[in-house]
Amino acid sequence: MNRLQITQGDITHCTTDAIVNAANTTLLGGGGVDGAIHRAAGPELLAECRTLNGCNTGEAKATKGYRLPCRYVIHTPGPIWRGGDHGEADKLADCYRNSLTVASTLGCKTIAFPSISTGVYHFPLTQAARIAVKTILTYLRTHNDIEQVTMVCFDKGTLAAYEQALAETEQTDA
Ligand code: AR6
Repeated sequence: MNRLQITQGDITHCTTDAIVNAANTTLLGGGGVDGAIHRAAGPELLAECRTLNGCNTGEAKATKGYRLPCRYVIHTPGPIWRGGDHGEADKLADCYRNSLTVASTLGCKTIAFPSISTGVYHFPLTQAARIAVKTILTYLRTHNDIEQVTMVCFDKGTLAAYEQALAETEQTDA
């Protein structure tokens, strides 16, 4: 079974142990997937986020899931795209790796990711998908505790980009 799955949908409906939030460094909510997660979780999520004192780009901090069907929300601020020569690729890889590390620490076996940084933060989709897939697969190879990672793509274009990135990686690894 492939431990990395690419799907299309709304991450707030995911029944995985943890879902990841494409947050900002304040951790105090925003638009996009962050707004959707806060709306679905209810005000207790913001109250817990206030106690975390923000989070640096590429790092990850966990809260409970409150009214969401998942147990935990792992918040990670992705890099804002500034042309590509400001360490954006490394920071995006950090988001995936550090979120997975937090999930492992919490004993999570299943985790769902949105497409971090490819919305309001304008990270180019094809490149972001390659970084996400590569970083997740590298992590899974050395960590057997995580059974399933799901990339939850909101729209068809995003789905196609992640499916393509996974297909390319499988070809390269063959
Ligand atoms: N489920 C899954 N994916 C979603 C959902 C959803 N319910 N809603 C949107 N997406 P973005 P970023 C997709 O802009 O680029 C916030 O204001 C969306 O279509 O949410 O990392 C934060 O507070 C896109 O493919 O995140 C930050 O300030 C992907 O999620 C800033 O936006 C990411 O888009 C972060 O920007």
